[in-house]
Amino acid sequence: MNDAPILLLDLPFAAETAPEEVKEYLWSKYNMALVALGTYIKENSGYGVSLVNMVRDANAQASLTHRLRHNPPAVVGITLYTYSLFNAYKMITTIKKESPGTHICVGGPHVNMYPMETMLLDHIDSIVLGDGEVPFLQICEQVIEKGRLGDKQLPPGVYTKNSIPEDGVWTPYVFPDLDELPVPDLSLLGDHKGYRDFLLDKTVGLLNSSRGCPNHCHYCWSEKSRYRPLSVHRVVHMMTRYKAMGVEYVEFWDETFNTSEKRLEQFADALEKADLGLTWAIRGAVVNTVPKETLIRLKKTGLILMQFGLETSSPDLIRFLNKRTSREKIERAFETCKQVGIRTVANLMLNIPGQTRQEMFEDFKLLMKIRPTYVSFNVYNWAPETTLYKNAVKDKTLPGDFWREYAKDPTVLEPVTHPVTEVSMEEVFKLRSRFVLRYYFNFNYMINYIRMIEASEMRRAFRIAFFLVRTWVVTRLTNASEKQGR
Ligand code: B12
Ligand code: SF4
Repeated sequence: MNDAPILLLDLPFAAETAPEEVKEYLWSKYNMALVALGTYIKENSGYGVSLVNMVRDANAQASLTHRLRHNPPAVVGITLYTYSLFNAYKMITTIKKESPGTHICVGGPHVNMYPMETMLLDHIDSIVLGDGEVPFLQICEQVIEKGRLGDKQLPPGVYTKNSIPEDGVWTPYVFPDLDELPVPDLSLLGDHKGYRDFLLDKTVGLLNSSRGCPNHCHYCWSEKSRYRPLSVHRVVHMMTRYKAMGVEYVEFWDETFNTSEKRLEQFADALEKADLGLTWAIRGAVVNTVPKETLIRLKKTGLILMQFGLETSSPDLIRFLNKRTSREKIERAFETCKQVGIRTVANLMLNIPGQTRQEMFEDFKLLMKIRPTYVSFNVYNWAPETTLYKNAVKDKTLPGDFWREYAKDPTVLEPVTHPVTEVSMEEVFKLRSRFVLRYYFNFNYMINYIRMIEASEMRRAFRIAFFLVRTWVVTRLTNASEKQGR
């Protein structure tokens, strides 16, 4: 850990006991928000900045404690997510205890959802709402140059305990033109070539071609965001710079990448011209905009995979979730990808409020028909500050606003809560494992998969298959011994 006065901390969010395949997946990612902040500071000031990825670095905890005791940073910046707040707050408490003079600033989704609750927490010196690059640099300037952040000269989007708005209006900072932000500087990650995709085995670079989302799904916090795209030329310029940094595989983590056919076409034009020879993937796609001709062109530029949030194919539940999809659109999108030769990920949800057992099985039947390359099943929980959660609190389906209470006191574990449906939670989790195993462990799937992948992917594919089988065996044995013990 170097001695820069500004330290950005990417905190662990998966339990150490998470399955091996999940860890391998997470180790190939990094926090794009912190890279964006660090890059902006490097480009616009002379301050030293370091980023520590505590998700990957096993020794980070020990060296952090040493650093805090012997050479504390002036400012620490941390992103807060609601689902990992317990651990994050524990770390913040430790930092303040070891180094009371260090200014702790937080930003990110949780802070934007619960600004008041976050600001009132002990040990947090400032919060930033909205785009963090400009406000965070200004905080660092004041703390480093003047020794403290002056409550009377707060940068835009910044709040402290002494500046809580009396009218309850919290105003986020919006960076005027996203094209003007610098290209993410991957050297902040140290040996960034060590970030390799867990299946493709290529050096990964993560990018966003936009911020916000134009869609309005009621189970998602982004429903209320404003969609702000970068220009297609800027995006291709960033990919070009990534390639020069040694990136082999670019993953786009937009909330929705394929917002319009026109934008996809413009992207194809610009990428064909740039002729980068990169492999790339879209991690946030909707089934509504999958034009075949454009996809054929994008595939030639290296597009290998598209990930779709399907959630369900039941018309009633689609309406309930406020998704603009249908079974027909889902089938058409997957058929197009299959014809063009683009791999697909289908994300499904289990135990959506009101979902029946039959609807769960019908969704699985649809999967067996559309045959995505990869599937993932999330178990629905009442997610903070979403329309569905707020409605459930209001109509008393839920006993209270437990996420807000938790935001006020994150010293107990996250109150993740599942809806009550006709299927018990025990059965839901069993169904999830059963669906995953039935999907992957069948002869046709395996043969097709082996035929599709390149030789270089074989070793990793077998490794992940081994982890899946091991998890399955352990689960079966544990269940069997529990039954015997009863
Ligand atoms: C990429 C991504 C991931 C990646 C990488 C996550 C990571 N640590 O970077 C992966 C796939 C690993 C992932 C995993 C998960 N994710 Co995710 N993910 C995203 C996504 C799509 C983009 C985030 C991003 O990097 N954007 C680009 C950067 C540049 O923008 P930004 O994050 O907004 O950051 C700016 C500002 O917020 C601010 N800022 C951010 N941090 C900080 C820190 C400081 C100090 C300051 C000053 C400012 C600041 O400045 C930044 C630059 O302008 C968001 C969607 C979203 N709306 O944020 C969901 C999102 C963050 N994920 C979410 C969730 C729920 C998850 C999971 C729990 C999913 C799951 N079921 O497992 C896990 C666990 C996440 C965790 N850490 O707890 C939720 C979080 C909701 C919440 N209440 O916290 C989001 C908001 C999606 C949603 N709409 O609901 N995710
Ligand atoms: S679920 Fe996806 S498409 Fe829907 S609002 Fe959220 S980010 Fe947008």
